[in-house]
Amino acid sequence: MPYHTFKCSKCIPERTKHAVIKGHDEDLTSCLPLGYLNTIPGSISERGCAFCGAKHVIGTPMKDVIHLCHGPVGCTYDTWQTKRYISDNDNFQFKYTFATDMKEKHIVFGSEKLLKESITEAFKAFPEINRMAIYQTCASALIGDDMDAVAQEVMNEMPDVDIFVCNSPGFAGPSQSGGHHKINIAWVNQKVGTVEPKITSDYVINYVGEYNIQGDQEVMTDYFKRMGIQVLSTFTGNGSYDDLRSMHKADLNVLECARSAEYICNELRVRYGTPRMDIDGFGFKPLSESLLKVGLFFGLEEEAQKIIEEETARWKPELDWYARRLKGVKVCLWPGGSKLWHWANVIHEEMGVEVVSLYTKFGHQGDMEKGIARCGEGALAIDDPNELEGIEAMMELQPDVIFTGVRPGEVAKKLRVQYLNAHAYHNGPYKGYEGWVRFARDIYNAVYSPIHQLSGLDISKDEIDMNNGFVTKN
Ligand code: CFM
Repeated sequence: MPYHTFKCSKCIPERTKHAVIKGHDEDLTSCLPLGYLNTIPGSISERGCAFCGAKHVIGTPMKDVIHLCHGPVGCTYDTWQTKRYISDNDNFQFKYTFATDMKEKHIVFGSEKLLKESITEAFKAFPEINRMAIYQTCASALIGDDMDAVAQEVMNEMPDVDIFVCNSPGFAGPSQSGGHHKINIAWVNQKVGTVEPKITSDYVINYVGEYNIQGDQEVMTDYFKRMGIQVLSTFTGNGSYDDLRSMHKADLNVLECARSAEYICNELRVRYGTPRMDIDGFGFKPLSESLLKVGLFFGLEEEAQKIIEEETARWKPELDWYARRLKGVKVCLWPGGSKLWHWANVIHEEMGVEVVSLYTKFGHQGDMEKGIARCGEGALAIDDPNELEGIEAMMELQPDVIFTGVRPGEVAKKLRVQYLNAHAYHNGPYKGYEGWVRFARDIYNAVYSPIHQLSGLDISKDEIDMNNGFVTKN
């Protein structure tokens, strides 16, 4: 599998080993792109920081919690809202964002006092919420504020409240992935085992690595509940703080995004002996196999089979309608992490699209290995891409649509390539049987919508026939 050198990155020779083209019969171990390394100077990476990975990806989907950022105000804004991790408590965690708003004087004289004042002020402003997560940033980490001590002091003074401290400053890892790791471990260390839950079923799971993007969690937990399973907690989408304190009492950890949350599953296995089962809620076949797998674990195969049959009968005809129209559509699969391998194979098999390129911003080599194993020959795989490489790839590969985030998506639009939001979705949820049909519908709309053709018009030169919307070139 030859490494691929981008023309635009010739001046950064270290980039050479970060992209490959999948060849025929490849031995995947011989030539994988490097992964999870520090970004190379000169390459303007699209990655997030470890603070963002901890707070925005994993912390803030928790719903009944004041999420307070201890740092300058910008860190808060830039990790707020854009991901659509909705919840069923009127989206409290989504509507508000909190910051201590550190200034220069706090950097000079310290800001523990400011932190304590902010914590008590926030609790007073929202008396119905008595759980809080406080997040360290680069600024508060560098000056060495002892956030654990401040949190403990407040908890001693206010016995009704509980505070989780997340020490994951932006520099604590090469990317957001470092922050995933930090917050996973911090949660087990500080909170798991501090609440004893009410057990209502013989089959009890934690649903882990699931962030309820546009309702993914609600779709999936509905299946589990229909099987008779108690979902003790979800780490962390639509998840409740106190439920997550009782994770030690589950019989099984059902893990969706292994990239961001395998750490806590592995720790729970070591500390409490709870087994880990990796599943996949995207795509009819992977989802059906996953439900069956969970069913087999508990002896609930029949219950699982019933759901699979009902849902497939209901949604498969619609999926097939889109699949017939999406056959051969060329896509770049450019998410942040695990969707690279969650989607690579199944979008081809179930929707007929061709994956011409895949990338991951912060995935580890194992993620790339799985992604490459699941995509077709000739696909261009890129680790930690930069914007110019993305543009070069789009010019060369001429995809019909790319699945990526808002910022690379805006770049794609300028090249008149359609983009679908792989992170926050366009019209999700995308998990579950119905969700998969929604994804297919979004791809179909992206590919067949005339909007890009229209947006490319120069109205000073082109004539638009207002009656039928067609364009006549002068
Ligand atoms: Fe897991 Fe995620 Fe992802 Fe991820 Fe993310 Fe995300 Fe993503 Mo954006 S936890 S690795 S850090 S599935 S925020 S919900 S969509 S890059 S592929």
